[in-house]
Amino acid sequence: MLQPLNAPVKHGLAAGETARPERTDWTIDQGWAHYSTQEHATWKTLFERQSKLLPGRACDEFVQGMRELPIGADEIPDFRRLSDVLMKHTGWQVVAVPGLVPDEVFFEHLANRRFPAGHFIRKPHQLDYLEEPDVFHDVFGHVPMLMNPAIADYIQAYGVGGLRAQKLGVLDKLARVYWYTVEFGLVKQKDGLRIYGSGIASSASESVFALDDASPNRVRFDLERVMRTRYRIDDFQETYFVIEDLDELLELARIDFGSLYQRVQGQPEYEPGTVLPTDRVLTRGTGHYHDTKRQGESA
Ligand code: HBI
Ligand code: FE
Repeated sequence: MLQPLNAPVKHGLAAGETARPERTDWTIDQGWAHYSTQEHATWKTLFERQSKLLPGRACDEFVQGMRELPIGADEIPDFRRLSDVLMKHTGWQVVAVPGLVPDEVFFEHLANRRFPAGHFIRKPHQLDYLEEPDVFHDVFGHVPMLMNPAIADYIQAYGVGGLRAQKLGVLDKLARVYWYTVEFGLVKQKDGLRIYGSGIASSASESVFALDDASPNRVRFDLERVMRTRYRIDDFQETYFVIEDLDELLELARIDFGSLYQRVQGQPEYEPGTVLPTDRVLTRGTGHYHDTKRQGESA
């Protein structure tokens, strides 16, 4: 079917769809000097659109991180310059990859504080939707959050946890935790809910939908509940999970996931739009957006 407009970036595609590069860790040179004027112009369009939308929507930590990084409107950032600043703040660096890489390669990088960022940028006709994380999703969406110590530690712990979860055969459970936090998480601030998830922060339409639309549920984050909740990879989320503050993610990094995996195994899983009687609900959504889509598809 036609890919929906404005959908977030798709993750977890068969990495085989990316041409296998010669290095075993799948890194490549960013080739910053080879970006065309058109590619820098696409970056500028995306950057300016988000910069207009995010004030009052992105969390303070995102704004602060962006301010301290060499990321501007006119050019696709140079990963070496990003890494210089990141390394000083939280020990992270940005490495270029051709696109999605195999899970174990991805986790190995995260476990060593290397963030794999797509070196390519979407085409002008893909402004609102693309299959794989490109440089705008990865650098504009993820890198500013890596300047925050809590997120920096959390994503490294996710890398370590991912390698272990893979061996235990429970990667799908852990991937949900990443998805509903790092990619699509919301955080409470004194002046209201704010975006910290990179999949939202890098998407013009979802930056509005996630906070302003009456359709989605907004539910207090609960680790076990999220581990059992499926997610959508090619459209807006039906439920957004909300944390009190980013330090809450650090507590997750300390939990023994082993016993949690055991508890969750065999338990029923929840559809993305489910609201449970045990949920601490901030907004019970109308579900209108996804209901209309489903009707459209079945018509
Ligand atoms: N590769 N480059 C890249 N970026 C991702 O976000 C990514 C990936 N490979 C696997 C993956 N994400 C997810 O499937 C894991 O988080 C589970
Ligand atoms: Fe991402």
